[in-house]
Amino acid sequence: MASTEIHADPHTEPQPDLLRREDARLLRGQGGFVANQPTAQMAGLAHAVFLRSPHAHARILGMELDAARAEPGVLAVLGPADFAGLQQPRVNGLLPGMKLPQAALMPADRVLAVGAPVALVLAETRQQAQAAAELIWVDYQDLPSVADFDRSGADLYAEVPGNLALRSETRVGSLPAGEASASAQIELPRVAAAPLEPRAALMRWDASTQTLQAWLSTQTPSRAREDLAHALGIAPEQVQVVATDVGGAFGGKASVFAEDLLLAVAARRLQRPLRWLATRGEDLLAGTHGRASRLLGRLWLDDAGRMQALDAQLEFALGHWLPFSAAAPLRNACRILPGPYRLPNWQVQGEGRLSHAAAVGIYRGAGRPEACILMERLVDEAARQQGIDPLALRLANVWPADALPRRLASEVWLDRCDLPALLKRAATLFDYTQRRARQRQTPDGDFLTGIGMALYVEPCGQGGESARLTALADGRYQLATGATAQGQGRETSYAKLLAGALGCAPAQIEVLHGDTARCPAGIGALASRSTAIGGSAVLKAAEQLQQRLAEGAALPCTVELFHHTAEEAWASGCVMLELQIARATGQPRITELVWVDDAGVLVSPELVHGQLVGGLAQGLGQALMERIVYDANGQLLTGSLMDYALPRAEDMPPRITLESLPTRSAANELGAKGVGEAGCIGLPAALLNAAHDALAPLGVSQLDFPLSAAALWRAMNSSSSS
Ligand code: SMO
Repeated sequence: MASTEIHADPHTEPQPDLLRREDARLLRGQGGFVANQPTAQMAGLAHAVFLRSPHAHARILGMELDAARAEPGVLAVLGPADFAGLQQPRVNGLLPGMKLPQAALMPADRVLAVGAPVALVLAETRQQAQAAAELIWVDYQDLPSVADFDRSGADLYAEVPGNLALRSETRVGSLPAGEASASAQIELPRVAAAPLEPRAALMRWDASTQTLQAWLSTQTPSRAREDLAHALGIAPEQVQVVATDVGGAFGGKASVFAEDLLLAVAARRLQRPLRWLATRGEDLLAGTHGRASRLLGRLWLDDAGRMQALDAQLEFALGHWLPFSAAAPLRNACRILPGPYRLPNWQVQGEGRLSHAAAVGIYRGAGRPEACILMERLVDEAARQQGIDPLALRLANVWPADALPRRLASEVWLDRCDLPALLKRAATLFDYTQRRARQRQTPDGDFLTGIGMALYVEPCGQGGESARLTALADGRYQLATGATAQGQGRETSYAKLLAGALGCAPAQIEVLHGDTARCPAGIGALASRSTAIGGSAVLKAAEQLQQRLAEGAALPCTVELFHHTAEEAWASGCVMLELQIARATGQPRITELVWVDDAGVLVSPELVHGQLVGGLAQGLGQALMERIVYDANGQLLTGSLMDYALPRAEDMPPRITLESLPTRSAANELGAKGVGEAGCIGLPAALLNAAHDALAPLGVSQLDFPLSAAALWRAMNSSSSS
């Protein structure tokens, strides 16, 4: 197998003496994933299987459940009538004027996407439930479906005219009348989060106490608890949600899904514990997808190469229902633009439309990649058009370090960072000047070589998080946090942070998370927030506890707080890479990759390193190979990992030079910024720029993601000059 050499500076070099405390259980197969929960003590465990719609859009004329009910082992077959009145959970109102569909959890009269649940079968075994589901007869009348970005299709919901659910508009100054220096049109296909553990739930209703226990594979246990309670018509205190180990999430588990709520209702009705484990195919079919955006932009420079104006139009496909954070990608992309650059005029319009497909939710980056990819493409294209070096053009137009932090004319607050330093350091490590000269001097042979760079700023770590800290009688401490984990190593980093603040060894600190019965209500693990915000809450709790102890409080003494920050931390970074594209096959190969990242104050450099490299692999997958495909009838063509390409170790570049250039965030007490999403932001933008740089001499002016060998080959062989 190919291996990747990673050159990291001492800031991010993994330190073998600082092992992750989570790893002992994870490496021994003792992780607390939903599918790993011991069920031997759960008498009468039932297994759940959903029957799903085979049509993208159809009327349900009739349904026959009795044959399935008569099958061996079947405990219950529940259809739309059993879930009447239940609605999709609430949506975060991030944008003004959002048009929210009133969507039933299991509609009785129609289906709006392939994969939408139409019945739930509960049986003694999963196999029995599956076999019985196949005997359910549904009479469908097929109807025309609305594809992503289709503006002419019929409305999915009467309350969302034109299917236009989300809108955003920003205007600063005015746009010039003259022709733009550069324009770009980019499509980001739907992608799948593809976590190691697909969605899963284990639920137990206790009739004597009227309480629900739910093990859920979720990033947001506290919100899940509220949504489950709402669906059951009970108080949140009657629900416990447990999610201690979550096998990856990447945004795909930040929402409560129809299935979760249907299962809770079924558990109470059946009076037996039940378990549902989604298959990989179900995750691809009926989980949330990411990206699904079309970006249009124009950039104007003056004669001196100063950026004058940006015009951007961003379209997002939304699918057939809105998950909690449905508006986050559009909102993020719109408010980030124009990114790291100072210019006097910009106009950004965003629109999100429903379609007969799986919902689109947040996915590692959530709108940040869109903003970065569009802006960085425009900058490179403008540089090419005007004959300016792209590095020089960036250096001439970024905010200088002493101008930050500041509030921009759009009201967006930009955190402290040193953008010129990021560019210059990356250029040094990449040997930019020499490499450019070599590229120009080398005649094209079997390979076309391109150099691409991307600079990004990414808002993260906003809002608040909870912490409860107890000084135990035996001299140890117990931290319970509302932040959760999906593999990042939260227990390790909080223990380390707290040990530093309290002046004890990390081993003296127990960290509890991901259990609403043992932890204070909080937000969870998303939006690159848990160290910046959750960590700041932890530090504040440590201060308060020490003060209480200094004032003579007795052991065990507890402090509990919910800590808010006014502003948002912004991470930043610069990626430079060299790409070789094989003339004969279009096969792309990264031959050099430099990434300088500013994640603010680093609590656990070794975990930061892991997040950066992991994010880079995910960003590489999206940029080069991943794409969810629907056909013209709304049928999913990429329903398995045989059809949906994920990156493997051998797809990683041979060498990565990773360096941290931290500046302290001005937004939170800890000075930390986010790190989890950065790898999906700069890398795809730099790859797109490098591919354009390589193929521009052939007359290629339009490339789309994923930049697969086939796509690059087609571009090379259909352009005018080849
Ligand atoms: S896309 Mo993230 O889990 O906010």
